[in-house]
Amino acid sequence: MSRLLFISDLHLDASRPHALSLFERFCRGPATHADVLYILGDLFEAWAGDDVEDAVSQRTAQAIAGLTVAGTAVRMLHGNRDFLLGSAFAKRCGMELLPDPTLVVWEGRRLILCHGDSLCTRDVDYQVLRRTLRDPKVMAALLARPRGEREALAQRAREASRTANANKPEMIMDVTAAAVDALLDAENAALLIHGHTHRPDLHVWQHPRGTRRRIVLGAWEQGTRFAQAHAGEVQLLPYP
Ligand SMILES: [Mn+2]
Repeated sequence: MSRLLFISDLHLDASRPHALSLFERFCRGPATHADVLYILGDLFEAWAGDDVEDAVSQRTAQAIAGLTVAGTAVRMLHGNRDFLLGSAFAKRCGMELLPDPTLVVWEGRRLILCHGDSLCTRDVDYQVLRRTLRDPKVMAALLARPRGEREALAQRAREASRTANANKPEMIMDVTAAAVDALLDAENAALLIHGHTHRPDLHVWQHPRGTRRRIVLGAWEQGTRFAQAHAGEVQLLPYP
């Protein structure tokens, strides 16, 4: 019987040492009992390119590599903060990069995994920015810039996002029911797991095609809430 774990929104960086320690503990603890650990984006607070290394990215890579060596596969999809994370860093960790969204068939059930930012369709300005930044040509041009310039850009993007979000009503920064149902319809699935909104919860609703569920993962602060698929059930659990 397989066990899958799902986490997101660790937002690791030098200013949040507690989140990194907690992640290292998680990788030595509960994650070792899983067949697969899925990281659903925003592992890092910012990412300026795989060639920009610091103590945080090194320790994170070590924690993930340790887990994969011990037999847990690690798969990650990008968040809005770390969408430039590339195959070189993934290789260093021994993890696989997945597209957003990704369909997983687990014990006959179809689960959709995504970061969640693409579902916040009321935030029109952000969706325009997202489409621009995820254009492979734009990403290649960004990564071709000198390292120092990329680091400064990442810093500015972080500040701009903070300022923009501070002025947006709460409702705009949540997913919309229409976007969620459209995604589940497209893959004929009844369960969606995502992060991004930092509003951990289990939502259950009735749809003409049957009961649907949406699990929202927690951000990593003093603790977090992660999801586990095991023994026929998908649950949201606290950690520690
Ligand atoms: Mn996010």
